[in-house]
Amino acid sequence: MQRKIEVCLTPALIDLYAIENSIVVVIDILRATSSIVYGIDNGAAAIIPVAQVEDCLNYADKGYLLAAERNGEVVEGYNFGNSPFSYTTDKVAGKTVVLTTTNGTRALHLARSRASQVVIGAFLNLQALCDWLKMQDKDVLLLCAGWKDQFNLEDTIFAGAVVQELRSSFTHYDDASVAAEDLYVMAKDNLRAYVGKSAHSNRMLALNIEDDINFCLQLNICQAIPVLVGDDLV
Ligand code: 3SL
Repeated sequence: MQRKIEVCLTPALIDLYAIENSIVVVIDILRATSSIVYGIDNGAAAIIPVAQVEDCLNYADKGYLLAAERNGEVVEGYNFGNSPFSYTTDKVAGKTVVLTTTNGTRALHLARSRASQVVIGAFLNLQALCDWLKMQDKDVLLLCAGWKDQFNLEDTIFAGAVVQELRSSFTHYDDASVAAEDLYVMAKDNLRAYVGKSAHSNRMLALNIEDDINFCLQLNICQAIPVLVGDDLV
């Protein structure tokens, strides 16, 4: 069977891809998709991604946790933001979280109306995700959330890790997949140092949330593959 894997390096390019029959993997390593994977793995009933901060308020009074992040910081008045340490079992098991983030949930919303299926990827669930993708019969688009429509290193490196793992199961690659894989090969032996060169890593250092970076770069500590079903990631 012919299968194609492509990498969309920023959400600004999403309209260039025909994704009606594709699985779209949304990637925002620092930190939205890492936290979503971790939260679902830790038993959250659902995570509802919303595009705007105000959209969270539509879910007030339902007993849901409301999480909002902008520019790396928790939006005032919300339960928490985007740190994986807010998505531990004791905090989210059995609960529904409504989440909006600067780039990750935005990228998801740009893809969801056209994609055949939307799933969530992070280093935390890399192997489980790749094993699952191999078993599907659809093309795959790896959608890097980037930063405010710009390219970023950490999402591209992760996309490259997925490409490398899937290489033997797919017949067609675009040039962005080749570039992402090359970047991953260059970075993989010292992922932390390479990601340390990224703009967002520096933003996070300035916010004193370096522990979140180390957490999000852990490999394969989660089995969950969050899938968008209706409005919910489950
Ligand atoms: O942009 C996003 O979606 C966030 O992951 C950014 S941050 O890591 O929370 O700053």
